[in-house]
Amino acid sequence: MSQVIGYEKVGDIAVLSANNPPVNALGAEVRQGLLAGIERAEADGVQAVLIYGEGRTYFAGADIREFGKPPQDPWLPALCDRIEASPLMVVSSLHGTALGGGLEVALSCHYRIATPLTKVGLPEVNLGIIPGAGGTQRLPRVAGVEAALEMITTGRHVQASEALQMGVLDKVQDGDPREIGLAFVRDLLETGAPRRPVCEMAKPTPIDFDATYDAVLKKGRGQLSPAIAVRAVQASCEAHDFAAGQARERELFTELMASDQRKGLIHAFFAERAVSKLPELQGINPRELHQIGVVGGGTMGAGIATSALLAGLTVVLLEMSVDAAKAAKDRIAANLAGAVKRGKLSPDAQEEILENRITLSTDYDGLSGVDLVIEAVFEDMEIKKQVFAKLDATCKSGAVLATNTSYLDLNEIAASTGRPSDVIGLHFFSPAHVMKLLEIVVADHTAPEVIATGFALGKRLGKVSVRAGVCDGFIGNRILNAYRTCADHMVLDGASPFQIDAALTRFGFAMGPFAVSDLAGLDIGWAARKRKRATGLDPRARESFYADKLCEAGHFGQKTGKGYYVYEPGNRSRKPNPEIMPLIEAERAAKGISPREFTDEEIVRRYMIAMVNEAAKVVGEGIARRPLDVDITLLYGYGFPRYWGGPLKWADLQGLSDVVDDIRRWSGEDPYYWQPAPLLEKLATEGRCFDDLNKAS
Ligand code: 3H9
Repeated sequence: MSQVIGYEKVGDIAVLSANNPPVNALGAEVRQGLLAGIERAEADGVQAVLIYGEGRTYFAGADIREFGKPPQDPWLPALCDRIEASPLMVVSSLHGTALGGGLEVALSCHYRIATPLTKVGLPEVNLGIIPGAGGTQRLPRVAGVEAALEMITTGRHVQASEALQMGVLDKVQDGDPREIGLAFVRDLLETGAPRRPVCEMAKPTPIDFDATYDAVLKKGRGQLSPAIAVRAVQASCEAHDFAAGQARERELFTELMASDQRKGLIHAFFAERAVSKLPELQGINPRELHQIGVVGGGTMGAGIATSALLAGLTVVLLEMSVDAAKAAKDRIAANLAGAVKRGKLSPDAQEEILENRITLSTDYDGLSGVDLVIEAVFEDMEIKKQVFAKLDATCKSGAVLATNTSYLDLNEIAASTGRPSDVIGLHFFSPAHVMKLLEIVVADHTAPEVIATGFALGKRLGKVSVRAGVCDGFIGNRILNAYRTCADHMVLDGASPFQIDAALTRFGFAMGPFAVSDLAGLDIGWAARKRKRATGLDPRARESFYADKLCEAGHFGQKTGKGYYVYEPGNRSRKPNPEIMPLIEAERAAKGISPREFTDEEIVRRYMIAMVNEAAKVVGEGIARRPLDVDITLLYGYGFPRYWGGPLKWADLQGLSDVVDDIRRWSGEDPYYWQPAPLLEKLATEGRCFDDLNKAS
C-alpha cells in the first residue's frame, strides 16, 4: 500500500488517510495512492469511501514543486473524475486549509464535511494559473456563478461557516476529521442519501461574462490569470456539457502554465518562504523580547510602535518633550483606530493597548528595562551617534540596539557604542505598521543571536524580513537610487515624467517613479542630492536640476498640493503639473541636449535593466545574500509587480545575455552609468541565470 495514503476498512466504509507533511500536497505519490485506494475500496465490498488528511491539514493543493516538470500519472483532473465516477459514495472530511487541487478533490467527492476552523479556497490565480482539476466547472455548479467567480478570481480563503452557506460544504462539525467524517458517512448511509456527482448537476445560470472579464482584467493591473479564470467559469455555463467545459478549462490552464507570469508568481511564492531561512542562523536562538523601546515618535517611530503593539508587545516611547510624546501617542492612537476600522483590532483591544501597553518617556532612563530599542530619529549621522551613545549608557546588558536608518553607515553608528555586537539595522518602510517589508541590516560586528532576534521580531510583527549588508541605501534604496537616476536621464534625453510613469504603470508597477516621489515628498530626494553634492560627485555623473527648482519654490509633492503633478484637495486623482515641462526644456537647452522620442518599450527596458544591473552589484558584493533577497525586497517595499517575480526573476525570463548586450550598447552613450555588473556578465557568459544562485544557496 502507498506510503502516503493509508487504507483501512471500518465496517462498510473504506477510509483513505493522507499523510504527506507538511501540507498534504497532491504530489504524484499521493495521487497514485488515492487512485489505488478508490480501486481497492471498490473491490473490497464496502459501501462508501471516506477521504481525510492526517496532520495539520486536508490537501492544501497540487504539489507546486512539480509544475514545469514532465507530468506523472494519474493527472489530478483524471483522478478527480475517477473519484466522482466511483459507484461507491465518496465523502471528504476537511480540516486546516483545503485549497486549490485539494478543494477540487473535495468537490469531486459526493459530500463534504469540515471542522469549524477549516478554510477552503481556489487560490491558483495567485500562482498565475487557474484551477485545473475541474474547479472552474464544479464550483459554479455547487455555489453559483457569482460566488464561484469571486472565490476563483480573488483566491480568497473562505471560512467553513461561509462555505456551508455557499453549499460548498454539507456540514460543519467540531471534532477529529476521521471521527466526524465516519459519523457523517454512517448517517448518509443510514438515511439512504444518494451518490451526488457534481458533474451531473444542472449547468449554472450565466451572467454578463464580457463585462466581468473586463472588470477583472482592469483590477489585476496586468495580471492575466484572474481574467482567464472568468473565461473558464463561462465555459461551465456555455459549453455543451461538463466534459466540454473541462476541456476548455484544461486549454486555458495549459496556456497559463507555460506563461512567464506563472513562473514569476511561483518564484515569489517560494522566495518569500526562503527569504528568512539563513544557514548562518541554524541553531542560533534569538534573545527574548517582551518590551520594546522606540526613540522618536514621528510618523516612522509611531508606525513602528504601532506595529509592535499590534503584535502584543509593550512599548516605551521616548521623545524630547512631554508635548512631543503626547503628539506621538496621538499618532499611535490614530494608527490603532485605523486598525479597528480595517477589522484588524477590536475596540476593547485598542483601549487595552492605549491604557496599559504604552509608556511615554522624555528621559533615556525610561529605556533601561527594554529588550530591544529602535531608534527612529532624524536621518543625520551626528544625531544618531549621540542617541546611540546614550542608549549604550542606559540600556541593560543584552538589549538589542537597533536603528531604523535607511541610508547611513551602520558600522559608524555601532562604533559610537561600547557594544557593537548588539547593534543592528531594522529598516522599516512607511507606514511601518502597514508595509510588510523589513530590511535587517547586519554590520561587521553584529552578533548572530542579534540577527536571529531581528528575524524573530520581524516574524512576530508579521513582516517579510530580508537580510542586508551595509552600504548606502542597503538593498532597496540603493537599487531605487540607480533606477530613479535612469528615469531622470530619460527625462533629460526626451521622455516626459508623465510618459515614464504611464509606461511603468502599464508594465505593472502600482505607481510610476515620479508619482512615487510626489507621494514620498520631493524634499527627501532634494536633501539626498544636496548631501551627495556636498561630498563631491564624480564629474562623469549626469545630474538633473529641474526637480530642485520645484523644491526651491516650495513644491514638495502631494503634501504641498504640487510636485510633478497637481493635487486638488479632496480629489485623489492627479494632473500633470504644467510647470514641469518648461523647467525640463530649459535644462535640456542649457545642456545642449536635443530631445528624442522614447517608446514605452524602451522606457520600461532601460528602467528595468538599470534596476537589474544595480541589483546584480548588490548580490555580487554580498549586500544581498541571494538574488531572491533582492526580489522580495522590491516586491514588498517598492510596488514591483508580483507577477514578474522580482527584478532578477524578470532578468532571468528576458535572458541575461540580452540584458548584458543592451547595457553594452547603452554604455556607448553614457559609459559612466551603463557598466555591466560583474556578476551579471559572469552569469551571462556562463549561460547561467540568477535562479541558479538561489538554488545553490
Ligand atoms: C493547484 O492546486 C493546481 C490545481 O488546480 C490543478 C492541478 C492540475 N506544494 O506556507 P507554509 C510548502 S495549485 C508544494 O510555510 P503555512 C511550503 O513551500 C496549488 N509545497 O505554511 C513550505 O515549505 P518549506 C494551490 C507546498 O502554514 C511548507 O509547505 N494551493 C505547497 O504558513 C509550509 O508552507 C495553494 O496555492 C504546495 N501546494 O501555510 C496553497 N503549499 O517548509 C499554497 C505549501 O520547505 N500554500 N508548501 O518552506 C499555502 O497557501 C500555504 O502553504 C498554506 C500553509 C496556507 C497551505
